Parts: sequence; C-alpha cells; structure tokens
Amino acid sequence: MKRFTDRVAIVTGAAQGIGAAIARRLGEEGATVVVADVNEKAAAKVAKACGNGSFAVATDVGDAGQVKRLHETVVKRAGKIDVLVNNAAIVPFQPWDQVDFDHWRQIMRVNLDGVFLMSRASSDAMRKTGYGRIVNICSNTIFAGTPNMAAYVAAKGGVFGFTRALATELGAYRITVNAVCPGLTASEGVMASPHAKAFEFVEMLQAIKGHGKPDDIAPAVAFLASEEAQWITGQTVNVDAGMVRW
Ligand code: NAD
Ligand code: 4PL
Repeated sequence: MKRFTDRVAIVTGAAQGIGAAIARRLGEEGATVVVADVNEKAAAKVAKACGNGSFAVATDVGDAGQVKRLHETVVKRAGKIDVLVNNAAIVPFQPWDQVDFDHWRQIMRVNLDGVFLMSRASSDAMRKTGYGRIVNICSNTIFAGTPNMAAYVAAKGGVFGFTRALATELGAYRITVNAVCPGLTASEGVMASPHAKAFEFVEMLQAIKGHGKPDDIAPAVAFLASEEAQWITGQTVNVDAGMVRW
C-alpha cells in the first residue's frame, strides 16, 4: 500500500519505540516524515530510514516556543502538514504517593500540554489546505486504571477527552481527530523500565496471546491517518490484543 505519497506527516517522540514504528510505516507508504523528538541523534537516524526527504527536528513538545519553531521549519521545508501523530510521552513507573508535584507537572506538560500545543499549531496549517488527520497515542491504562502510573493515566484520560472535543471543533474543516490506545508494548522505553516485568500478567488478560510490539500498533495509526478514514472522527480504539474490551 502507498497511502501517503505526497503527504507530510509529523510524528512526535519518533526517535524510538512505537513512534519510530509509526514513522517507518508512514515512510514505507510514501510520506515525508518529520521526526520531532528531544533525542536529536536517534531522530535523525529514524528520519533517514523513512526516505522521501524525511527529516528530524529537535523538539520538546511541551515547550510552546519549540513547537512554533518546528511548525515554521516544516512549512518552510515541506510546504504543508497533512498528518500529525501525537506520540511523544513520558512513561513513568512510580507508586502514586511517591510522585511529587514537580514530577506530576512534568508528566502533564509533556503528555497533555504537548498534545494541545502540537494540535493547535498543526491544525492551523491543516486548515489552510482543507485536509488533515490527527492521531493521538493514548493508552489502555485509562480503562484499566493501571497501578504506578497515576499521573500518566490522568494525562492520557485528558488526551481521550480532548480527542473527542477537538474532533467536534475541527469537523468543520474536515480534519479528523482519533486516538489509538496501545496496551503494554515492548518499546525501548518500556524494556528499560520495571514495566518489562508486567508482560506475563498482561498476557493473561489478552484475548490473543503474545507480547505487543511497536509494529503491532503502527497499522491502526496508519489507517486512521489515511485518506480513506475520512468518515471516522472522535473515536478511540484499543490496540492491545483484546486486553480491554470497551
Ligand atoms: P519510549 O519511551 O520508548 O519513547 C518515547 C519517545 O518520546 C522517546 O524517543 C523520547 O525521546 C520522546 N520524548 C519524550 N519526551 C519528549 C518531549 N518532551 N518532546 C518530544 N519527544 C519526547 O515510549 P513508547 O513506549 O514507544 O511510547 C510511545 C507512546 O505510546 C507514548 O505516548 C506512550 O504513552 C504510548 N503507550 C506506550 C505503551 C507501551 O507499553 N510502550 C502502552 C500504551 C501507550
Ligand atoms: C497495560 O501505557 O498500557 C504498562 C506502560 N501496562 O505504559 C502503558 C499497560 C504500560 C499499558 C502501559
């Protein structure tokens, strides 16, 4: 399939993990991918693998000034923005009463404020061309109430609600806004954290057995980001081997 020929897609947090798998998939299907991540070196590597003149822009999605500069760069270099995938996030593992207020704020800043800032700037560009797809990477923890991630679950609950509201606001421009909720997935970040020990428990809850991989998440994102998903907006879909049925 080549659903993204001549399309420009920004994928945040795409230097590794789920974001990198999404970026590579969109690239394989012809997109010029903008890899926006705080990890500049790894982002540049992923952009190179995406082809089609893809490039990396060092960006902290929680910083309004950096998000503005990112969008100026993309419009200058690629001319437009067709697809935004809000994937960048901090994935913590910490009992909730050990999370101090600064840490709580930092998670909100990246995981929720970042989605607002990126969606605001990208949708302004999309409104100019009359085409746009926004896909927010949420998490099935919003349905499960997974332990050791209270601030994260709160922020992702915000992303879930924001997805619905933004779909309403942007419907007038035929821009769609949807969310994908992965379950536990073997990204670099997760494998280097205590989450790596949870696969067996999570597998017990799954309808389909096995361990989730970044490449298992990318196809759903690519579909929602494609032209043919034009009649789907404001929706949230779990991609978690049936761990949560909602
Ligand atoms: P990861 O930790 O492996 O990668 C996250 C990437 O985001 C890194 O490249 C990091 O540099 C980047 N990043 C962090 N803060 C940033 C910032 N302020 N600005 C820009 N980039 C930033 O994570 P992952 O497991 O691949 O997760 C990707 C997405 O999937 C996240 O939204 C996460 O919440 C979601 N998710 C992951 C799982 C899982 O089990 N892996 C499950 C459900 C949802
Ligand atoms: C089920 O979003 O969805 C652990 C870590 N377990 O980040 C997640 C589950 C994690 C998840 C997530």
